[in-house]
Amino acid sequence: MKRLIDVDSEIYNAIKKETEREMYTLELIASENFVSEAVLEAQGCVMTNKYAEGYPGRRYYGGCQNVDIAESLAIERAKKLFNAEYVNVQPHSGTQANMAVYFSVLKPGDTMMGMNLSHGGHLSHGHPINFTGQMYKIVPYGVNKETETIDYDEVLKLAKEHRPKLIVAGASAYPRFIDFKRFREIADEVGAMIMADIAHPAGLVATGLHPTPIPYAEFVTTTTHKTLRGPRGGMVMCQEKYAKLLDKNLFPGIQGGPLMHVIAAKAVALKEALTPQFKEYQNQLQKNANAMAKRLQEKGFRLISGGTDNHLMLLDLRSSEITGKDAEEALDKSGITVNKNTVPFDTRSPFITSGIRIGTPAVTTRGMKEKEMVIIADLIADTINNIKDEKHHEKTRKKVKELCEQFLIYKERLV
Ligand code: DSN
Repeated sequence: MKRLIDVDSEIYNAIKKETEREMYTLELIASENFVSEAVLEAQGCVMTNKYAEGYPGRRYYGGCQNVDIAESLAIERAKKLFNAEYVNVQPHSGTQANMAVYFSVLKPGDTMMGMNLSHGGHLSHGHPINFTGQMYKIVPYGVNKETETIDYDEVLKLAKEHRPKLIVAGASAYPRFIDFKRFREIADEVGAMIMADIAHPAGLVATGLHPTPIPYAEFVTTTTHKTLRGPRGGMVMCQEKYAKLLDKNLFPGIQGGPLMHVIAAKAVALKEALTPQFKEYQNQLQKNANAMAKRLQEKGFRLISGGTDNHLMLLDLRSSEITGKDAEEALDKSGITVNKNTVPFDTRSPFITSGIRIGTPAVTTRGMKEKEMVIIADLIADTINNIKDEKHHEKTRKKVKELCEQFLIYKERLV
């Protein structure tokens, strides 16, 4: 068989460059991570060739005996890891996992509540430009202006006023624990169902380092590629009584053939997540987030809600003229990758923003610990304090490369 380098040198070179970028820059996007070589290998396997519409043991195609093994293992491992009654591992993404749940329990025009995107929520939790905002009546909730943490009293008040059928508990830029028990109590007061979206803290939830929504939520969705450190994709867990409804709404409801190579890679990642090393990793990434948050505060930066409980923090730049966009661009030049992010009650647009989101999953995967978090926080602070100084960014980029060289990833494989 011909190798990629011989077939398509443009893609080969783009992948090579991406490998080098990942290797020699600091990846601090809170939703990204580096998968293991075993996960990469499974995801690049021949199962990409197989059609397997349906579920293990009941497919619409012949020849599914091997992909059935992969999917059954993924399901079994996910159930064990999260203590879930039922799991569907076929969603292509987090949004499709969410969509499958919405289609299972809501009809167009029904009311649902979700966290405001600008307070840390997610597009697929009811944003007006997302299908959720167009299909359902959305009642957004947010954080308290003083504490910058979810205002559960407001959630209850809104729920009583609007009687939603579904309440979404979850976020994509929220640095604190989510109180799923409290969400259950609120939902019970108004007869609503709960969908917990744990895409961000999934790895912490799996290892007991973040409260689990499993006993409280009818449905729990996640992506598999953030703190969980698996391939890009989604997953839904639910109570057994909703299993059939969920399966049918995922396939044939909103998806066709599952991506069996990705499901095989999910199975591998879930096996890794069941090891004691994975718990150590989660523990370290949480400690790293804490160490970085503390150092940034020592350097005079303000963090939304005053710190972090999980793997991410939100730097609030509102006291300066610097925007999130400026900071993201300067940090990018310095070899530090973050994303600009609105902060609660932001007056700037999502393209400009007044904050940046910083996460520790990827740098922790490289083996970095608290000592390196302090170094990185100092590099971030210096870059922002010298935002217009291109020479400074160049020098920082060299320092970043030197640091990265001590914590290499993908040693065996450049493409
Ligand atoms: N889940 C989002 C993030 O946190 O980056 C992207 O949709």
